[in-house]
Amino acid sequence: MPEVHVGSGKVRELYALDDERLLLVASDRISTFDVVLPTEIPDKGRVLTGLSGFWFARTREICPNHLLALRPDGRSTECRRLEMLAIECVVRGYLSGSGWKDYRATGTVCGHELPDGLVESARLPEPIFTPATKATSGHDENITREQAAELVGPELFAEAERLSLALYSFAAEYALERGIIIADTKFEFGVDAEGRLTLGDEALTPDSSRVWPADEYEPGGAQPSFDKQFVRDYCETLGWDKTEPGPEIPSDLVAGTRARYVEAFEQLTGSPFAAYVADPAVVLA
Ligand code: Q0Z
Repeated sequence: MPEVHVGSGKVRELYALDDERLLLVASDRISTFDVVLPTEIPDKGRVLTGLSGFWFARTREICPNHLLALRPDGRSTECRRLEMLAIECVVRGYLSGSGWKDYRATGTVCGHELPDGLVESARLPEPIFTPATKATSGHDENITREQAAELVGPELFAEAERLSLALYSFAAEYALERGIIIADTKFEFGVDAEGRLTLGDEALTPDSSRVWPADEYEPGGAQPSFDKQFVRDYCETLGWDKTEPGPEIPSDLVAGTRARYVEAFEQLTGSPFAAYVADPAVVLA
């Protein structure tokens, strides 16, 4: 049963298992300012795979997903092969990143008119669906709901929006009760062999979401990233121009960053990370 490599992301690899199944493998690589660093964070791939599996298991009743199994290595997900939609399904509960930039310039984000006077990182009156294109190189670009509906068709668009908002609301409330703000997140949907809209890719991980510690939340400026802040702050001290190659990260910051990932995993899943390493299925129960 040879595994054929079919794709590479910045920090993940994708293999074909057979005509119906793919294997998603999360490495320990970390990117910051869009550059993959030469230093790995031990167990990062396992933490993200475990979190994604946890959310797939918890949200099955909201939305079908591609998860078939977690491999014993803890970093590999066997999944159903889908026909992926050509849009990124972003939901924002807080005003940050490109959402903040667009709001400051136009008072709107992806066609959503927002109240005047919002500050950076403000919690929105209600979460908004802000689709983006999948850029093959460079950055994803925000598009209007009308443009997104043209790309995937009005029925799939409406269903993807409804499911994205339902998934985000569930996860954001769950996480906030455990001290973690999911400011925004990106979902990727596909259509399965039976024609059902299905959640794919990774879901609600720190790599696909903006995650902030709730006890440090202070609207009116940028918020510290739950996972990557040590690495970002260190990079900012170097005068690095944020082009390839990125800098090596000192071992104390590697250890601190690993501890943050493990902390997020344990806070959200309620399982000791060691229990996940012993048997990844603990997050699915
Ligand atoms: C996900 C990606 C990665 C590179 C394709 N269930 C699915 N069915 C069909 N396609 C995909 C999935 Cl998850 C799919 N990507 C993103 C992931 C490496 C690209 F690990 N591309």
